[in-house]
Amino acid sequence: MSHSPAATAQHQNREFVKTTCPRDCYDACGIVAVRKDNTVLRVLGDQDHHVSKGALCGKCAIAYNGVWIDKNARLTVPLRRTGKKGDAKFERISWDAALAEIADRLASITRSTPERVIHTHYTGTCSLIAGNFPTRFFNYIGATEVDPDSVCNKAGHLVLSMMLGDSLDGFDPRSINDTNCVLIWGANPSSSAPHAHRHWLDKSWSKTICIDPIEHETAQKSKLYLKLKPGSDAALAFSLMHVAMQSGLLDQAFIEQHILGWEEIRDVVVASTPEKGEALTGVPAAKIVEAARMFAEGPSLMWLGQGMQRQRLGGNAFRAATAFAAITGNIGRAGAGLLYMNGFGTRGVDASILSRPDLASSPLNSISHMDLAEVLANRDRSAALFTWNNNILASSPRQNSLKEVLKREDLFTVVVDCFQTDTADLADIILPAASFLEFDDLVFSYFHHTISAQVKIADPMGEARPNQEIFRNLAQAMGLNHPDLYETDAELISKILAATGTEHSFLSLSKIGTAEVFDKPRVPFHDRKFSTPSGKIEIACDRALESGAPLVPFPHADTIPNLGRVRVLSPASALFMNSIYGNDPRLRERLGHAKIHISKADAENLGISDGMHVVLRNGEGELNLSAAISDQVQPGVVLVHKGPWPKYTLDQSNVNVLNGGEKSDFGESTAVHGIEAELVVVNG
Ligand SMILES: Nc1nc2c(c(=O)[nH]1)N[C@H]1C(S)=C(S)[C@@H](COP(=O)(O)OP(=O)(O)OC[C@H]3O[C@@H](n4cnc5c(=O)[nH]c(N)nc54)[C@H](O)[C@@H]3O)O[C@H]1N2
Ligand SMILES: Nc1nc2c(c(=O)[nH]1)N[C@H]1C(S)=C(S)[C@@H](COP(=O)(O)OP(=O)(O)OC[C@H]3O[C@@H](n4cnc5c(=O)[nH]c(N)nc54)[C@H](O)[C@@H]3O)O[C@H]1N2
Ligand code: SF4
Ligand SMILES: [Mo]
Repeated sequence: MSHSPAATAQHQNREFVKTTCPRDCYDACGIVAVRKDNTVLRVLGDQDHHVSKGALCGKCAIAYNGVWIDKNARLTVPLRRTGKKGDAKFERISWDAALAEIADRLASITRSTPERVIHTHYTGTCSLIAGNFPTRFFNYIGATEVDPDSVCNKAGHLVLSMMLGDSLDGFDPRSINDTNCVLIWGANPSSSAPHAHRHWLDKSWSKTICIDPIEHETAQKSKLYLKLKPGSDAALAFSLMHVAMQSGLLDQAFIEQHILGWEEIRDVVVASTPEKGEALTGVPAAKIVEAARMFAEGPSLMWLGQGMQRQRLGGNAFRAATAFAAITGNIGRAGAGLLYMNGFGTRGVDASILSRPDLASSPLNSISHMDLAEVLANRDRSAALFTWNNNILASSPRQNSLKEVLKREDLFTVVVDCFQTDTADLADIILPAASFLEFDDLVFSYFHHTISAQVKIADPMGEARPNQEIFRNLAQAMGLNHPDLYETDAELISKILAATGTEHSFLSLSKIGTAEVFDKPRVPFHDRKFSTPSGKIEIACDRALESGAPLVPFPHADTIPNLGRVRVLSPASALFMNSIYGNDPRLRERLGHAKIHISKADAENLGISDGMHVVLRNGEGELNLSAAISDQVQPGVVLVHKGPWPKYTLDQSNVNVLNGGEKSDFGESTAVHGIEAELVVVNG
């Protein structure tokens, strides 16, 4: 019988302590950390955990036992710039000196124009307190927030909120046992949710459909794979609706009672034959027919991936896909439902109890990540920049422009991170953040309906401090006296646990690591109540119209560029978590030169062979890459994963050097998968 490490609490002076991975990942794995003398020796998967089942993903297994516990790789003391901006020269300073200097600079700005303090934050750590509490400080001082979701998933959130009333109420993964079909649409679990791919889908491949322009491992394992052209999902959804209609698989009663707008799209659905769908999407008509019937017969789950909405008309694509699920009655019943993300709300917690937007004395300013470089270039709009939990020089668009504007000597820049990123290199002051192994917190998976304990394993490395502590300290240095800026972790943890209704204390949760909040699979919208203005699912949506989109979705498909120009897709890599781990030497070695995956047909036409040096170039920038010929991609499309740190590449850039920050059709959100570039062969 295997022995769970967690069951052996102590062995040869080593303690085995359960905790949880707080990365921006569907899986939220259970971890067992091995501790000796207040030091983390090893970080392993928890054998008792329902997701990790004893193994971390490959990237975390390496990096958590690499840079994350390596004093030489981590930031351990506050630093102040000594050279010119961009020289990356810093000296060690005390916390008191760092906080006093920041407080002084911020006070002089906030007295007259607090909105010129810009703060960016996102997925560094997704634990509840470290990920959300610092926004209290910025709300209170009246800073401008760079809307975090605008660089990731905002369009999808807006569309689902408009149509269903909620974008954060997804299916319960346990309902896979009650379903006849799982449709994975524009997500890549094999990279972005590796345990869901390996375990959750394991017995269900025979009922899985995957829709994705890239034939990744999840696509390969699925019973039906629809390799569509990027940005053609809405056209596909209309043809799927057409087949469902022709096959008598519409749920007429559900449509009549719960849907607004079926009549408005009906004629277009009638015209959207599978043959038309094939012409627009590249998916063979027979496959469209098979997939439509398989899904429409139901009950079916639809996992709407975040990759699919990062298109110019990504919101329209989401509207059409959701309409397909709705008219086939696959919402609000057992074994059916959509999942985009499960928010804290499914576990009873309103995120605003952490971030407290009510602390702002006047309405807060917010800008899109797509506009960040422009705002930072404008002295009237920006005087200070705070970047925490976020590596903008790796992840945000307009990489070259951003690098230039961060050299503005009068832009007072503070970076809070665990590592010396490209962004930190351009800071005036760098503050060292404690890692998730160094403080207590809570983690709520955005896939499973669970609550998990993040447990302090060792003291923060060097002088590092948890995010929340840093912002309490800063509030104090500025003499701010609102008590809620100082709420303690213990108070916050109790408050959050109470809101979930769990009987667990933090201590009892820590012992088991993770708890399910519901005994049985939860069925979202089971009461058929949709908090939209009409109370129905709004395929026809006035709010969409008001935002400048059409009243109803339409069967759009992007045009894929001709030979020589390509569509560049840059989704999640299995090696990195966004840019996290981009500095781990073993993972960097595995990556080698950053790769561009090119179809056989394009490679033949352009005379490209494996390993050849090629360049992607567009009006925004240029990127040198090493060619990898791949069956996974299709002609006219290339794959360049996100994640490498610019400073560790040949040309100090990653794929975002090509990203002009084009916005999608909803929410000023990213259309990063709409990037086009010229593909040039450098050596033959
Ligand atoms: N081309 C392209 N670009 C993309 C995407 C894409 O698909 N293609 N995807 C986008 C998406 S989906 C997202 S979410 C964004 C993500 O963009 P980012 O939020 O920039 O992503 P991360 O790489 O997770 O960066 C987080 C930073 O937080 C740091 N960090 C980790 N833990 C802590 C902590 O406890 N405290 C502090 N202070 N810092 C910590 C990490 O070291 C890292 O430097 O990128 C977007 N960029
Ligand atoms: N290993 C790893 N895991 C991660 C991350 C990571 O960087 N690395 N990032 C995390 C974050 S921040 C996020 S947001 C999630 C995202 O995880 P997912 O929701 O899986 O999204 P992505 O990986 O960005 O992209 C998924 C798929 O979208 C496809 N796609 C692109 N354009 C289109 C299109 O027009 N139509 C369709 N149907 N598909 C399209 C891409 O080919 C890709 O396979 O993953 C999280 N997990
Ligand atoms: S990043 Fe995801 S897959 Fe990897 S250990 Fe963390 S939760 Fe698990
Ligand atoms: Mo994301």
